[in-house]
Amino acid sequence: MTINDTILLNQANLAALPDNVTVPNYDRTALTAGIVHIGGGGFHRSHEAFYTDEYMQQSGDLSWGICGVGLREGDRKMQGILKEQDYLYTLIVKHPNGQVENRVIGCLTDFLLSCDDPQSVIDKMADEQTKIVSLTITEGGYNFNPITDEFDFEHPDVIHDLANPDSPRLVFGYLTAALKKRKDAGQKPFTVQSCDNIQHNGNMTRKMLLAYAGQIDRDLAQWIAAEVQFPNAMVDRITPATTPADMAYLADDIGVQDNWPVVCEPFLQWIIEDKFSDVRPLWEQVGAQFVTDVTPYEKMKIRLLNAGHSVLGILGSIDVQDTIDSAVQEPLFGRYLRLFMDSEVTPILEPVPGIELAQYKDVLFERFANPNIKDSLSRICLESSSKVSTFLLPTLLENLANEGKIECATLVIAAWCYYNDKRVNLNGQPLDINDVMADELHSAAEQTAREPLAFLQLESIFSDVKSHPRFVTEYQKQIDILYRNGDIKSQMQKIVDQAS
Ligand code: CS2
Repeated sequence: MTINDTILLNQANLAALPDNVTVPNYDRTALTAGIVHIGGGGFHRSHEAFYTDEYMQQSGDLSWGICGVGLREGDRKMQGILKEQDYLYTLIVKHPNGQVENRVIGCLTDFLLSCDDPQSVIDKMADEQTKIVSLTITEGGYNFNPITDEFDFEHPDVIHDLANPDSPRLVFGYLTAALKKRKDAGQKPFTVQSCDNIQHNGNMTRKMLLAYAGQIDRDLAQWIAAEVQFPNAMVDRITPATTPADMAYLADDIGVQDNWPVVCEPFLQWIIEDKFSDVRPLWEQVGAQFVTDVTPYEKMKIRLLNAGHSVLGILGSIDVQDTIDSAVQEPLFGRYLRLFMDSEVTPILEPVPGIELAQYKDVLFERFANPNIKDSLSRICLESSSKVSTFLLPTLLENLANEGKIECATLVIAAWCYYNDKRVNLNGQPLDINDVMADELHSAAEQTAREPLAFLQLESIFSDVKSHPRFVTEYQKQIDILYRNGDIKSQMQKIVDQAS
């Protein structure tokens, strides 16, 4: 079906949208922004914004509007589109059976771009109305140096921010400046709520912020340590990159013109530690779970789902796969992934209250196989340098320490070296590599033919894994075979066969 007259998504047109689009049932003019969110990409809009929109629909408590903030010039396009649409966007939820739900999310109230007006961002965060500042700044955004285990003060943007505290570039500069204003005004602080896939994401944020703020003002850092809460949380909803086809679907099949909708799966999960500096939305009324210790949940999710994505992403990219659903449905890839999960990850997971791990993994396979979520391997491999070190390396290191199995993860590291060295797939087509460390990855990897362990010199990713003889033997063996025949599948097959 093609609809000739499309309706532009904006506040004035909400009532005229077709019946198969759900719209906010609350009065958006009465919204106040209790949340400032830094980094408003697809995941934030399918997850925290969805929960918050649903909470406001059900409770009528309109104090939880979300003011988005973009810290990068690259966020300008989104800011422009959201502004034109009165900060409305469509969430397209795609079920595995083909059912699609179109829902307009109404909880965004504004979107500020820090490079245009840093003070307005600091003022918004410092406004007493703001109870929570939440973050999706990606795993690499925490400015953590894995070699020293500390905040990286050498980063050029940090050097800039320390010299220019009123016009910072990084999130820690904004949090510090805004919390300083709150403290100086004698106000309560906001909660800082990380929504990134990092184990103990709240503790990590706290540690990084205290290190940075301590350089600016030691009393402030002490006040933050005593007064500000940083709840740890596990976040989950697969949200592929929006494509032109998604916009065309809304325009042609539904009759709505939305220039930046978000697509996601129906599954969603948010498990949060219940410690907040001030009031919070009652997200538990709309499916979030509050617990005292989120550790087992976050470890399970990051080590199975996120690492599982990287396993398929890296191996699949070399083997000419495009998307997670097609890769996981390839029997060899499916078996390899399950072996990785069962023999390398599951043994190091603690019991997870209320969750049966075998069933959790079965559900993961169903989610990955959703044929309507075309999650591209290039999205999955985006910034793999921080993903490999966050999602995969810790599992490898724990297994090395515990005499656990390491074959599946080791082949992924060897394959990732090959991927960064050759930069083409098995058909000779160029790989789409987007990584802040792309040059370093390439120059370390391309030495492999002469020096087989060269790639592992990148300690900020691989930590001290090269000091483990068992890993080195296995890695070298995998590298030798891969560089001899480039046949990733036969190596995967061998590992799967040996295990059965
Ligand atoms: C993915 C995540 O980026 C990645 O590598 O694993 O974006 C994943 O889809 C989400 O964490 C799902 O909750």
